[in-house]
Amino acid sequence: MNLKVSQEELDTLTLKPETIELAANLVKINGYVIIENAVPKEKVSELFTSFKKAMDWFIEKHGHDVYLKAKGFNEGTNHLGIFLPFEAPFNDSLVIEHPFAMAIIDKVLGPEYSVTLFSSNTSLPGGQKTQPVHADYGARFGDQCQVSLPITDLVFNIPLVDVHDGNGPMEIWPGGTHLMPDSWYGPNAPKPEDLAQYMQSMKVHMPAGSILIRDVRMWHRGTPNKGNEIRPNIALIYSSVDRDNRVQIPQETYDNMSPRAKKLFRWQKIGFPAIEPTHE
Ligand SMILES: O=C(O)CCC(=O)C(=O)O
Repeated sequence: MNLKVSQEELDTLTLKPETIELAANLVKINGYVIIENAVPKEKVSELFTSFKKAMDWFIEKHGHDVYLKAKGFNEGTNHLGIFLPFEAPFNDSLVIEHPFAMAIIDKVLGPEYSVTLFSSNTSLPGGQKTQPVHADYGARFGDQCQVSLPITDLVFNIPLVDVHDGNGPMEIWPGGTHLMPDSWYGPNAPKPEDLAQYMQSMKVHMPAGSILIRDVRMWHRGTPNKGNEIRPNIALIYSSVDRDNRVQIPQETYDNMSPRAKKLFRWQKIGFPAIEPTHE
């Protein structure tokens, strides 16, 4: 169930200690938490307008090739992952260091984490099939490790439109699929696709401007968008272990960031121009 926090918490952008505790515990036990209305409506609408422009630009420039190569975007799922330029409005502090997210992530990962992905996932209209059920990252130690490892990587999603059954909600298998031995995320593990059909899942419904924080290991899949409008999720990953460092940040942009944001992006490519929207 989604968390609806108090008006005071929304107005001050500060979660009460008991809400932080609850949200962090839900991530630990259930694999995810959703807090509704965490990003103010005006900010969501600004993000959506710019996102739509970026997506239109991408499809105009690269869509034809990507579409044809895969007989429909990504094999007909019409799901597109697009890396975002590190510039306004995408690098807004409510996106990269949302106070709710920071408080919860501090509690789950401890203080020494950083951003390792700055991207987006969109279910485009016209998808013909679901994605395969998957975890976002594989095993850290191949087949070797038979115990469950601590949470090290959390995806942070912001839906830019209301998400419902009609526009391609993410489907998730919460409650345990993030807690398995490390080897279960490796290539020789039982296939999620074979097991998931016999397990409990749910479609993630959430209003635009919610925040979704999830363990990368929790099984999930994108579903087809039956509507006429794109269904984008902004997607960042916060990691307490070394990962990618491909986010390009112009020096001046970096110099003007808050101390916390500087720390979050410290391993990224500082002093490089912001990228064009690029296929993941
Ligand atoms: O945003 C979604 O619906 C999920 C997308 C996803 O899991 C993926 O593209 O790997």
